[in-house]
Amino acid sequence: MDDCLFCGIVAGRVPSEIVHESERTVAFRDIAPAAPVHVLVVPRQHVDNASSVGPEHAEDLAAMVVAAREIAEAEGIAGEERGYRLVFNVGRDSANSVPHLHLHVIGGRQMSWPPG
Ligand code: DGP
Repeated sequence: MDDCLFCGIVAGRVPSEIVHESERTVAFRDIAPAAPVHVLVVPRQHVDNASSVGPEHAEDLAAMVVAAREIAEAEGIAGEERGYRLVFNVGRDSANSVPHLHLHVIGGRQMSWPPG
């Protein structure tokens, strides 16, 4: 999609700090990090958000979670003594702002639950 910000990053039209790529995904550092590690994993194929996901997106979703684990390992936050949070925001109450499916990989500091 020509007017989609994250499609622009996937296509290389919009600059970003890419940290991981796979056949189905691209991952880059969040422009407004909420923690020392804050990476967004997106499918190369445009999907609006997690509420638009169907069975046809199963391989993209699996690839996104695998990418998240590989990023956590590379960033040194994998393993039971560290850990990380994976977040999909959907809709206004969640503060979802970019309409291209993205998985937040957040870590590198102690977090509380429930989130604010
Ligand atoms: P969400 O609230 O789930 O829609 O999160 C969107 C995230 O995208 C937010 O944490 C900030 C990030 N973001 C917005 N614009 C850009 C951008 O141009 N580049 C990068 N790297 N991140 C962006």
